[in-house]
Amino acid sequence: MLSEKMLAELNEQINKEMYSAYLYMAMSAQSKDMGLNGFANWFMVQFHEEMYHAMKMYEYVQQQGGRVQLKAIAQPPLEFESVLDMFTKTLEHEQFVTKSINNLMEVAIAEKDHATQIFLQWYITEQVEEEDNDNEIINQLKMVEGHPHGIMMIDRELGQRAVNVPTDFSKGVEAAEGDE
Ligand code: OFO
Repeated sequence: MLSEKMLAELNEQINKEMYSAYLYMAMSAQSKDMGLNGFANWFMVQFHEEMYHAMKMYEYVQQQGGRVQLKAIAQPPLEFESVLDMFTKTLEHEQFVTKSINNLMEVAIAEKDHATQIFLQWYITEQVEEEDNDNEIINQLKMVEGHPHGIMMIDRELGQRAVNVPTDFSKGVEAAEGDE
């Protein structure tokens, strides 16, 4: 069972994960428009990852007998200056999410909610990986300094990224994880 405070914080986090999905979908749309299909693919895969983060939390709240309450999703930026700008904003956003997850963990500790602490460990590990991925791509983008040939090479590499999280939640997240 979740305390009222824990439930409210988890519902906030579901909203942040949904915003993450929306933000990366916006980046995917602009990449596509720029003719960078590999970048568009990378951000669309990221969109699916974020939907999974949101749905995993959604299901956890329900398993704990809590009521999911969905709030409005904020509008992401309409325009990014460049792909480097997209990845810089991606990293900044992920650092914000990391802080938010750390804050959730602190609430779970204060509330003596051991189950939620265990649940949140998965997100803490995930954030380390996300920030690492973004840093790696930012370094590559800085190395090519916007040269079209370099950007095309990175585009080809990012086009290889495949979705490796569940995307069909009609039977629940745990069922979908079992099918992986
Ligand atoms: Fe990008 O990890 Fe969730 O938000």
